[in-house]
Amino acid sequence: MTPNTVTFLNDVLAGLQQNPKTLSSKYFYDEEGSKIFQEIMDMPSYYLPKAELDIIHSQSKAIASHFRSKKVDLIELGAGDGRKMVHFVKILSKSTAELNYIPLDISSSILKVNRDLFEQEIPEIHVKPLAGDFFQTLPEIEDSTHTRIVLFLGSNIGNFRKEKAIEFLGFVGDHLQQGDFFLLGVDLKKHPRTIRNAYDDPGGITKRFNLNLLKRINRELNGDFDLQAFDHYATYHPITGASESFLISLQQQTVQIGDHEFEFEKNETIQTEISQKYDFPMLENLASESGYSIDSIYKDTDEQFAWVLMKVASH
Ligand code: AVJ
Repeated sequence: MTPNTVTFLNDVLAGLQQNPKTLSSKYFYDEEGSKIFQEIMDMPSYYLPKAELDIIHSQSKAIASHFRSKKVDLIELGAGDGRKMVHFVKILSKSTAELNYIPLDISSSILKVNRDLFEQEIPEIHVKPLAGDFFQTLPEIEDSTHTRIVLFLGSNIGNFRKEKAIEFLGFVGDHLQQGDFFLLGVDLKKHPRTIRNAYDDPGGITKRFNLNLLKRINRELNGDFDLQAFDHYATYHPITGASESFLISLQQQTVQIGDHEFEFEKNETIQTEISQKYDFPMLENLASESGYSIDSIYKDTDEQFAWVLMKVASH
């Protein structure tokens, strides 16, 4: 077993030994899971990517105006192929004196795609990709006198519960100085049904996405989950802003993972994901609890999504 598989196994065992059972959403994204997530992003009911693109197209100039004539290191956490960011980076590069784009991602193959794209589309900037877990790679970025802007977009912060989100933002803040910025992409509270429909589509794509986690456990950890014997269930709480996803055991059953056994009651749940939605008081609170102050908030036309530009607060 590779070290990554050992970590996966330990996390899965620990999660299923808990009561209530949990599995971490960070394991959704194997090759098949990443493909299904692409399908999700194309669903009409999954409004998030469209709303974020609207922000990119309508607000990039306003955001870039903060950094006029500055030398900037733009560090993107979980950058992926970078396709959605080309427009923003182009606009930013027009107002800055110098721009380094530093995409961080787990996958070195996706970073190759990213680098090729940016070198092709914006040859005047420097692209310096770093592959690996960003808890490891972020501290490796060389100190410079440039202004840092850290990007964490796409509502990825939503997968953290409040304490974890604060811990994560604080960790990044430890690698920033006064005058640096964090640009955070968050999904906003809205009509509860709109959110429910985004996470529980009638075509069953999100169900396949959720069940794929069990399929991955079967393949990589020698499990014997019967995918027919579990259902997908998603719920949204309009006050807490938590959209939560579960797998539901449809019968009493025993599941093997390697030489471990897990008992499931009929209708027992495995919590697999939280996708947190925010309102402005919650964002104020999140920023101040993690050592930032909000400079400005940029929204799409329908006010579904937001990019929160936060400054490092004085220590
Ligand atoms: C990739 C974490 C932003 O929470 O909206 C989509 C993942 N889960 N549908 C989200 C997801 C179910 C997504 N993020």
